[in-house]
Amino acid sequence: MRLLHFSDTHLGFNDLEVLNAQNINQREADFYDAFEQVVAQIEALRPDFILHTGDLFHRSSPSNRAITFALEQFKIIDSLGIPCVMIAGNHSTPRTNLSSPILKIFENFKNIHVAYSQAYEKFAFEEVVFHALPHMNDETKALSQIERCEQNIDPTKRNIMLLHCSVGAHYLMAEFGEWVYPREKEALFAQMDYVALGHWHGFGKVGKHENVYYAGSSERTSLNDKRNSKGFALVELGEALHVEYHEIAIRPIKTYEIDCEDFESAVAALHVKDVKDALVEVKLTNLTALQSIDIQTRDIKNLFEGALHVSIKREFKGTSNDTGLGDIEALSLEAYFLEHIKEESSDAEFARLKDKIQGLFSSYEEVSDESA
Ligand SMILES: [Mn+2]
Repeated sequence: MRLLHFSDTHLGFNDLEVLNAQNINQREADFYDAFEQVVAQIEALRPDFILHTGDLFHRSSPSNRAITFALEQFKIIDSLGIPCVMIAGNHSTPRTNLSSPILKIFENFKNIHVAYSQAYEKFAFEEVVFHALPHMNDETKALSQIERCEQNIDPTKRNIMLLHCSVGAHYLMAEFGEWVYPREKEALFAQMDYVALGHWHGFGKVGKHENVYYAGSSERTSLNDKRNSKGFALVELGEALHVEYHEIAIRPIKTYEIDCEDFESAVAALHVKDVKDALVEVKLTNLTALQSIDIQTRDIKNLFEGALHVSIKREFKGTSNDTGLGDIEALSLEAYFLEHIKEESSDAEFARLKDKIQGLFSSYEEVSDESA
């Protein structure tokens, strides 16, 4: 049995003030392009099942364009006759019950099975049962829904779980209302043939569990996400579980640093390569206030001709903001917490607390981060 697992496609996300030839925000178009690449792979690979683990749309009330695009793409998927199971993530779940969940638009598709009602749902097929746990705003309710999942395990079939959450505190995205899967219920994973996760935007296995995988997002929803590889998982369920990562082509992000201690030679030493259509991020370090006035944004941008967008970060001498809290998506929770303590305390106090913090984190989580 082969499953294609993808996730976090965030249709309708847009960023940067760049329009393409069709007058569509270029980054929004990039997300549509990534999605189309996955659909082309579905057509080529013909898996037995398709899984989407949440955040199909970036917002719970997406734009007309995003909805239209999704309907067109799922019409293609539906026509293949391959069952597709999809759950709602935090981005596509309404915060109040006054609005209707967007994933309801797929209710009348023959082969698309959606779980969006903040409750456990089971989709049973001849050889396999899919246990869908969509995003839930209420954590106490979530626990009872996990228990329903436990009761519905069918030992005569394959069992596959779909979730949109952080397993442990390691996969938090620093977003409002995200759901942390309760630690005491992680034992349930061992009873599953595969656990398909959404929420974290990098592909990877969840450290201590051999059968639990994040598919990752299909594009980056923030320039702080420096991963240059996005894709989906192709899951083979035979005698053993075999998970293969398939990459799609996305717009690259390139980072450069110009040390303004010696600006001229730092610029001369820059190796600007393959920046055509790329997202470029340049960090100017060791700046003095006077220099910062002298160095024009336009002159820096001109160094990266052909790039889609150049963002410039200015860091002044004597301030150590090089791993600022803005970089949260690139940091682990441990690093984030350490950074916070460092900012709040004296050097001596920080040195004392650092060991304690690291000790606490290592006893709490022993994950290997394959998704970085
Ligand atoms: Mn997401």
